[in-house]
Amino acid sequence: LVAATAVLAACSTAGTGTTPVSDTVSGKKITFIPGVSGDSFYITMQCGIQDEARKLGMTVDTQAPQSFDPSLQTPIVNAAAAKRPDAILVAPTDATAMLPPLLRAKQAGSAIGLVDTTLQDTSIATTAVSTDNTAAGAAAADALAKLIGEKGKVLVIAFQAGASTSDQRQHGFEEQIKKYPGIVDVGAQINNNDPAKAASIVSATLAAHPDLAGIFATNQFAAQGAATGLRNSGKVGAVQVVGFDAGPVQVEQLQQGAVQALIAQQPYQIGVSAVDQIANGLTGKPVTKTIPSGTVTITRDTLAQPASQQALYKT
Ligand code: T6T
Repeated sequence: LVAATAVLAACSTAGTGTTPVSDTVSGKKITFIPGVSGDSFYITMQCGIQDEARKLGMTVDTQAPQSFDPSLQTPIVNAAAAKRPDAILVAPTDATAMLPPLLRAKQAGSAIGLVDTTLQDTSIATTAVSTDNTAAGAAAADALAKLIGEKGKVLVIAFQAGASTSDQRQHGFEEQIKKYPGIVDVGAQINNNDPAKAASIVSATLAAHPDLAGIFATNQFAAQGAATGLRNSGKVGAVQVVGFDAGPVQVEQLQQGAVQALIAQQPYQIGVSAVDQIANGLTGKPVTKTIPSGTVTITRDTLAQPASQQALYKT
């Protein structure tokens, strides 16, 4: 059973310098455990982590589960903890289920940094760096409301119940969409991070609600599947889609008109900040416990602007 993939991201931004700027953290070891392998969001974050670690003279070993699943991520955390790296940077795939293995890793001597997703109890973590996902969900609601002229039916595709980012985006969206009296929320459905499931959710929802006006897809795989579902039903462009993330596939979908807006996160910067805070913690310097990072809403009209271009993921 191949539980993990060790990957070195091919980062377009990777620097060549190896001179440590800090002797005190030089040689310290970080293990990075993203939510899933082959995901442009985490690959971009890995670039930020590698670049910043290199500057500080630290090393990074990345171990990624094959799917976004706590039962696959747990053995990876356990194997990493057994090697006692100085720190583990991790995106927990479930806010509850990943707490015991990460607590054990901390007790075994590794500092824990949470990146992207979080835990129900963050007290075990040195730092937690992520998008403000509730605010991002609310921004998605505003973007979708604008696209559908503030009226009609909307669907949420939540990518995974129990993953903090999915839950918070869904919640932020649902609270904000209530502020539009002309909009009816037909409810949220979960695609388990599987684009094919998102496509079938969209087809089934269109069968029940042929007048569906909009979809909020809470991550890149939900958005990919939503676009496929609309294509299969001949509804591309008739149903407006706000997707999350800004990898190459998402940009292509935006350009093709399959998706009308993207909520781009700052994965590279999340990685950089997490390494900085872990380095502070390992050297007894003051640490920022929680760092929220922002988002940029990108439409076809704004895609060429520098702020949008800068927000695209670096894969
Ligand atoms: O949306 C990101 C990430 O923030 C989320 O926690 C999981 O899905 C992504 O990695 C995109 O696929």
